Amino acid sequence: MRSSFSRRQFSKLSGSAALLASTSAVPAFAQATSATISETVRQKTDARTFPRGFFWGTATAAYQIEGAWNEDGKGPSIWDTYTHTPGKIKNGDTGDVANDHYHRYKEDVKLMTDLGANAYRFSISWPRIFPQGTGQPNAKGLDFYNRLADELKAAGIEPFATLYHWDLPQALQDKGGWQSRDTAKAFGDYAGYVAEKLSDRVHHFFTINEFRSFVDMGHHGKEVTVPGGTIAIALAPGLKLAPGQLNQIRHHAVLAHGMAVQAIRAKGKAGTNVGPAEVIEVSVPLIEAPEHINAARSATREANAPFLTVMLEGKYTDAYLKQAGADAPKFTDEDLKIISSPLDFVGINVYRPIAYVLASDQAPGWREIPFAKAHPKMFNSWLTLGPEAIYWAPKFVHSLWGAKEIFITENGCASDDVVVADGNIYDTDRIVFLRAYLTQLQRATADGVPVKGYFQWSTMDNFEWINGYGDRFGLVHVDFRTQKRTPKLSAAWFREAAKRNAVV
Ligand code: GBH
Repeated sequence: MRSSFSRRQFSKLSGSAALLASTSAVPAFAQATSATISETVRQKTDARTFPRGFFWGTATAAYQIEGAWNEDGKGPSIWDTYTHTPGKIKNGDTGDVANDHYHRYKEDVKLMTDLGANAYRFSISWPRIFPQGTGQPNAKGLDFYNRLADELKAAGIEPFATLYHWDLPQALQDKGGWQSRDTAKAFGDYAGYVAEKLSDRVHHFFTINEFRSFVDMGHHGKEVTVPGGTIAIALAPGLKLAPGQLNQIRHHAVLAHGMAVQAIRAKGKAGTNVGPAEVIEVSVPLIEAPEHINAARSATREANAPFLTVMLEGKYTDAYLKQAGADAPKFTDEDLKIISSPLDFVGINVYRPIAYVLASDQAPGWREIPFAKAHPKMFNSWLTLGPEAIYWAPKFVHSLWGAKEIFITENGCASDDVVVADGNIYDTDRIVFLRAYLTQLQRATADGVPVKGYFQWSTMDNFEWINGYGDRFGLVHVDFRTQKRTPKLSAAWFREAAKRNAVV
């Protein structure tokens, strides 16, 4: 059943796509090629394999795919409020229906089976579980994740759950949101409750997705410099706070993470693993020589001072506190202990290098080399192509902080995907991107960096925040008028890589 569905999906791919996808029906002209050629291919892929037991997954987030925004007792989130506010989202798009995954999750798990994935990272909507953020849990909301976890398990796909992917219950926003320390406490309680209910099937929990993105872009917004100009970014709740308030929110976010880690340990079954999923700001050495590598590592540690660095070192760096001055967050030693609660793994989202650096004689010991005007980027102007980022990011997380296990919780790119006349989506740019990044990730594992899994963003096209449905990140194309899912060429590529546990 499973394989016939899969053949049906991929047999539509023609030409080279069919070659990639088919395992049994090798076309006659391909069989006629010499044994030497297939042997060469085998040797190459063997040399590029990942460790045994490596997790090949794709990732999504609740608000971006679920829809059913007000069903089965779910409370509104700040994203419901934000998208329902005119002018905030491109084309007035909302996540009201999104991929209708809430009703189509079975079909979507099947898609993952066809991708050859053995893992899936999804997020849990806090206001589905606690419509008011705290208080009475909503059994129907929890049931959805019970059904999803069961479906994944039955398909042999390991579920990895993110507890916060930006959809704060609106009821908590009304009481101050992340500006209030109570929100951190509420998050801990919610995390403990979910772990208690799901940890018999879900063995890996990510606390918070991309601290930096939702804190800084939700509460201040920013102008981002990209090759060729600047772009303005703002996420829900769309506030514009002062630097001191922003630093306090950053502190509450890492505190919430620490409280969740402790609650999951207290309420989850033995053997439940927990860690963050942060978008690491990684500096890449432009020249791979010891002095430049050390410089890039120091720059990376400093750039992550309010997030990963404090979580893993238990203190804010001197430079961070000095630079913040009177705007530094207010905190206690006890807070720092909670924030740096021991982790089972570190999850990092890696899309691009934040900078290329070289060593410098001047303080702080490195200098950023500006991106060349013609430096290649992907469909999104922010997505500077820099595959080495996914080599150095886990490498530095390992060498700076001794992480025992590392997951790449997101990596991928959007494209201007179109369905052509034969019904296919030929996303060559995505395949080149993924191959380049996975080549560098394989290099890290070959160096002994304990990367245990990789989650491509995203399983299928979905609601891309302020860009609405215009930015397509999926391995599977979605027609949002009909909800029809069609695997792209990159899906065939991913399936082959997952099957061989290697770069292909
Ligand atoms: C992730 O963020 C999110 O976790 C996910 O929900 C999202 O769909 C996916 O990526 C694709 O965007 O400040 O210059 O980086 C990725 C990292 C960080 C990308 C903020 C967009 C804005 C421009 N994001 N970034 S910049």
